[in-house]
Amino acid sequence: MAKLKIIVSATSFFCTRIEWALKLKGLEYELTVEDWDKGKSELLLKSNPVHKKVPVLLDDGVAVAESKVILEYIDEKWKGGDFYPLLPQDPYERAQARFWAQFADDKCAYGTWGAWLAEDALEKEKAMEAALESFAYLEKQIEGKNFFAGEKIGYLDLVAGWIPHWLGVMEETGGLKILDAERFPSLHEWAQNFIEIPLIKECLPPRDMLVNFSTTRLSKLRSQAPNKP
Ligand SMILES: N[C@@H](CCC(=O)N[C@@H](CS)C(=O)NCC(=O)O)C(=O)O
Repeated sequence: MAKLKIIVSATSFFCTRIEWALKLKGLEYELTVEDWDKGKSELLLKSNPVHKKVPVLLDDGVAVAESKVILEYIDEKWKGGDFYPLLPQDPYERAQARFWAQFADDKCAYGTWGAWLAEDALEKEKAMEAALESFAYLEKQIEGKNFFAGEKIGYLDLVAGWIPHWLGVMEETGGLKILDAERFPSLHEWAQNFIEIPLIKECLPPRDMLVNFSTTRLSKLRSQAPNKP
């Protein structure tokens, strides 16, 4: 069987969650890193013609796109025996993990993105309020637990795994404060523990690279905003 490949970009947390999953499963893989300055590669366009986004998993002649779909594919293909389970076995628990993962992406990640991007003070305040409300739901999910999945990390931990590393970068570059230890004590503690797990830590992109990337991207996106001259 050919080695698994993931098409990634160097700074994307959607991509890192796939690396974490493959490592947890004990699977070997290669990275094909997109260089956005050169435009999208033929391989990416051919492998994910609908969205043209990373990550894409290439497995033995097939391509799987969309990070949460990829996580589920990995969990279903390599299951049982010694393979580390990502999703819970119980159907209700699985549904809950999927629900909160979708929520974490749609409301927390994209909500933070909106607040990060906003330039106008009022617009930023509103976006921050909405993001904080969403993070409060995640705080409730992790209260009293070590990890979202219980005693060990699982699917939802991987999906929320951008919070301990990338959120701080967005806070710094976008002038935000979201992950406050007093407001979100359980989430804050989870973030600190999650990032110290060696398998998690070893896949993290260097923070200064993320800061440079975010700073450049933010000024580019703001200069392209529709109401700009
Ligand atoms: N919903 C997608 C989001 C992936 C995504 O937004 N990827 C970004 C990198 S962070 C990308 O490929 N951007 C290129 C583009 O938007 O053209 C997933 O979960 O995989």
